[in-house]
Formats: sequence, C-alpha cells, structure tokens
Amino acid sequence: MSEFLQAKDHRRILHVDIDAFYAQVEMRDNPKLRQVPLGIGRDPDQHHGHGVIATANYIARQSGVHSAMGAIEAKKACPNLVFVAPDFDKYRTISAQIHAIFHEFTDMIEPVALDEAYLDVSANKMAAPTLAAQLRHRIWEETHLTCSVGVSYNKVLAKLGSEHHKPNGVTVIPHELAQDFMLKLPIRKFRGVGQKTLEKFEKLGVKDGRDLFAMSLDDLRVHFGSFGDVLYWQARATHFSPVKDRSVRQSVGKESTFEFALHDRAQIEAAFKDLAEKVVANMTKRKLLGRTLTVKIRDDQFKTQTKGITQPTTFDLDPAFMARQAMLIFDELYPDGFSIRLLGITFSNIVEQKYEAVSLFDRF
Ligand code: DCP
Ligand code: MG
Repeated sequence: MSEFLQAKDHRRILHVDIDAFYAQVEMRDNPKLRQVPLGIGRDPDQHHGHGVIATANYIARQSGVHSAMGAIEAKKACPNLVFVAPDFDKYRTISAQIHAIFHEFTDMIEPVALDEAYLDVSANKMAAPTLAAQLRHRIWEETHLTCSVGVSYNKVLAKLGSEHHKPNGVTVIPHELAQDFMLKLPIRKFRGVGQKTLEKFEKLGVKDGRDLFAMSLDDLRVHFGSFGDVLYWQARATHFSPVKDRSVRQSVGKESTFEFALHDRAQIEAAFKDLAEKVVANMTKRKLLGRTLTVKIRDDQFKTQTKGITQPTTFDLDPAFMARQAMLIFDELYPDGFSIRLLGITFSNIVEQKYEAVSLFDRF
C-alpha cells in the first residue's frame, strides 16, 4: 500500500463559497443593513412565529444565530435581529453571474449550491493560488460580493481550505502541508461525519485526525462499514473523487413513434427534418452545440438500431443538413424495403455556444 501513498495526486482544485451569501447580498443592496445583526427570513412577529432563518450575517452569528434556526429562537438569541425576507430570484441571478465567471477559468465545474462550487483548474497554465486570487477579484468586480476559496489537490482539502479562513480568505493546502492539516483537524470537520458518527467517535475516544489516523482500516470497517474506507483515506489526506462536471447537459434529442409504420423514403426524410427542427430549436434556446449526431431507428419487428457521426467541430444548427446526415445513416442501415415505427435524432458531445464560437475552419 505504501508505494501508492507516495504517488502524488497532481490535480489542482478550487472550492469557492460566497460568504454569508443571502445576507451579504441584502447588505450590499441596502447600506442600512451593513451594521446591524441580520437574519434572512420572515419576522416571527409578523408571521405568527413560523419560519426559519436561511442564513445570518456575521454580526448576528456572534450571538449564535445560524442557518436553519427557527425564527423565534433566533430572535431570543439576538433580540435586535433585523429580519429581511429572502429574494430567491435575485440570488439565482447572482448565482448565474458567478457561474459565468467560473467558466472564465475552467469548464470542469461541479456546482454544490447557489453560492458554492468545485473547480478543477488542472488544465490551466497559471498556478492555482494565482487563479484563486484572480477568481476572487473577478467575483468582486462583477458582483461586489466577497467569497472564500480553498486551493488543494482534492475536493476534501479544497473545501476544508475555503472554510479555514472564512470570510473573505484564501487557504492553500499543498501536498507538503496536507497530512499535518488533517492530523490536527477536529473529527467533526471530516467529510460525512454527522451527529451519529460523532457519538461513535466520542465513545472510541477519537477527537481529531491524529486519533483517526491511528485506527486500522479493519477497525474502521467494523465500526463504520464502507464509510470506514473513506475515513481511513481522508485521514491520509487522500480523496480521489473527481470534480463532476454538471454544467453542461450530456445530450439533447427528440424522437417520434409512428402509429402507422412508415414505408416511404420521403416520409422518413420529412420525419427526420421535423425532428431536426425540434432539436435545433431546443439547442438554440439553450445556446448549445454538439459534435456527435446519433440517429435511432426502430422497425415494426422492434429491432432498434442507433448509429452516430462524430465531427471534429460542432455541427451547424441547420435542420436540412442534419436531415441529410440522418438519411445517409438510414440508407446504410435500410438499403431495401422497410417498415419504421420510431425515429430519433440526438446530439451528444455537447458544448456551450460561447466556447465554440469560432469553428476550426473560420480561423483560416
Ligand atoms: N441556505 C439555506 N438554508 C440552509 C443553509 C443555507 O437557505 N440550511 C442558503 C442561505 C445561504 C446560502 O444557502 O446564504 C449558502 O449557504 P452556505 O452554507 O454557503 O452559507 P452562507 O453562504 O450563508 O455562509 P458562509 O459564509 O458560511 O458560506
Ligand atoms: Mg456560502
């Protein structure tokens, strides 16, 4: 096992989290809220005491007010707490702005919440701490909001980094400091450790990463099942989960089933044209392009065939051209008579239009 531990994880990952997101937005937009304890939620005196606090600014947090706290309880903890109702449309718009900025740095983005994401910047030539500084600058420039960023080689460390100097800070955890960081970490800060796990650890006398490191893999499995493995590797500052890019859809397609089987080539061509128009409308609306066009054909024997064409550049969003490509595939699969019950056209290898504005050929 030890030779595997020596192998370095060479990824460069940022975790970005806006500070007290909803509260900071409301403070930005109303200077009167900047010096007072603020809770985002409905005032219990005006709403029969129902409701919870979505988040609180840092002044209110000093009195113990926190996310998901009941509004009445929050008012008890902080009697002069100012309540502002959440404005989700506004937060979603800002979130989209922030995500557009993320794309200036990388397309490998895993959004976690409206105000939080992992960015894999391994492919970027610039050093990760420089990118973190630039990212914070760009977010400030565009939104006038501060955020905290963690920089490391895996997601767990990047996330712990962003929490380390909150608010408005950057923490870089390089390989040579990571093990020490994890050994000193209180056990409640380990990923996936909730109340139940915490109680078990208390009984075991495990208080921090150092105590956890001392436990064998077998012991951890006995107490925590497969989560034991995760804990074992976390204690060794190792975590291989990739940044899961959910920013772009994997495919866009449309298919039609025919009540009466199609036997005529002209009918097939018209059906493909109709499908292509619908797919193009969808892709245009979503500002997407694709490099792979896949055709699906099912005959009246329920035999289903799919065949695709992949181009080096994205397809032009031209329904007539797509229908011709689909017909080429169709003629290849059904050179003679046919009886077709279903046709479909799907695009995959999807990219967003802004990243593919110039095709390879336009450059010459
Ligand atoms: N949120 C919520 N209910 C929760 C937790 C959060 O509605 N139980 C909302 C309000 C937060 C936003 O999501 O502003 C982001 O959540 P965070 O956990 O990142 O919390 P904050 O951004 O408010 O604070 P921090 O500075 O700790 O990131
Ligand atoms: Mg946040």
